[in-house]
Amino acid sequence: MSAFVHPDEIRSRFSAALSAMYRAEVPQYGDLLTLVADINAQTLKTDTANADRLAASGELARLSQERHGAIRVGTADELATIARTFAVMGMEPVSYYNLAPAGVPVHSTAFRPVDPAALARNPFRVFTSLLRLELIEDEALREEAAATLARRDIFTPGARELIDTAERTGGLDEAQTDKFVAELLETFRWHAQATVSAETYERLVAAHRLIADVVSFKGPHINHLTPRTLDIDAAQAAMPARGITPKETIEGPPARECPILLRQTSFKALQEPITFPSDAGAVAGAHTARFGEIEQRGCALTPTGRALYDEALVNKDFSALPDDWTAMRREGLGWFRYRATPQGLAARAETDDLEALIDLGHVIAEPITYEDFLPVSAAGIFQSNLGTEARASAYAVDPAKADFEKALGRPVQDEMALYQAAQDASIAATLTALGLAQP
Ligand code: OOG
Ligand code: NI
Repeated sequence: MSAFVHPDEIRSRFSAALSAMYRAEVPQYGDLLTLVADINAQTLKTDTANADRLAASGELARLSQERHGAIRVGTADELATIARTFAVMGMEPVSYYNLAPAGVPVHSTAFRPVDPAALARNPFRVFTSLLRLELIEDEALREEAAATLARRDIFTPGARELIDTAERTGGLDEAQTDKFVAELLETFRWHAQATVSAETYERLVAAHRLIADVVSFKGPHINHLTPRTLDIDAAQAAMPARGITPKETIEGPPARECPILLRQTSFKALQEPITFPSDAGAVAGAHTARFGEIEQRGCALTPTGRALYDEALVNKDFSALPDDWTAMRREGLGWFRYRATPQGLAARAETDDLEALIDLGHVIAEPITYEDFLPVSAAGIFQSNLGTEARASAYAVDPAKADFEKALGRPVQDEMALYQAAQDASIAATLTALGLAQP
């Protein structure tokens, strides 16, 4: 029996291979990587407190590898098979995002590792959207789109075989892993040849640009791959000098001393040459789908903190969210990871009260990084890259979560439950280390 490659390792290899492929496909992505690496190096040099904190929480090691990508699939079967594929790499669907209220006819989840140790090794995430064909009003067009999607298989036979193998035997060995990564790249690759006529493409674009993006090609090309910066304001400011034109505003919370959730900015989607099939030979055209994005991640918020954030976003007033870790922790607004200090381990504390232990210097609480996405930001990113017309009319509000989970073939995980579990486990381990709880 040959040894299985650990799912974390398969994920790391796939993430690296995808990054190399995308860099070759979209040279501007390489420019973004260089920019982010420069800004991060600079930030770590000047903000040593932050550097120490990142090192202590194990995030420094993952930083240069950290990416999220996005794909949009067309059918329930594609989504269910993607879920099985990501499971081979230790990634599970977390959270349900309904983009319909923002005028984007998809609903989504994010596949990512959920275990803190796996996140520390490589937190590779893929925001995955399922097209909601039922939101196309034109019945003939809806049927044509469905028929087009039914004719394609976004997975190679080799990929399908290895997904089966991994499920049947419990994993993949070295040779199987190499083949799996190579075969799976084909699903994420760009195809410059549309599978529909120019005329059908135009009708799909008229229904919604994103519908055309999903339906018109052989596969769900990765549409961006996002590195993580430690200072998005500095990165945004440095973009023009490097020939990159960012969108005007940074999505998400404002700049803070204590970063929360997720801040993102992007450059506009590229106009890329494509060809359409026709009886008279290939016809030239252009498609906009792929763009560049960078992000800064901060502390994950509790439901109370998140409610305050959502309110603040609407009112454009963030004063209710204290810009101070201690206040955020004491008010239960953010999730934190606790650990005993060397001083705490050497001493014998008289109390098991965490705040008292922090005051004594026996315990440290570090913010837990937000590993998920913000639907409002996501809608903003979608919108800014659909090109011209901002869509005023939103689709009817319909959570449709049950439909999504049926297509997915499993329920999505609750992000809040995952953060709660990470915080609780760190508290239990801290108290045990200090001799204040039964192991
Ligand atoms: C995905 C947009 C969502 C993010 O960072 O919020 C996203 C898409 O355009 O397909 O990636
Ligand atoms: Ni993104």
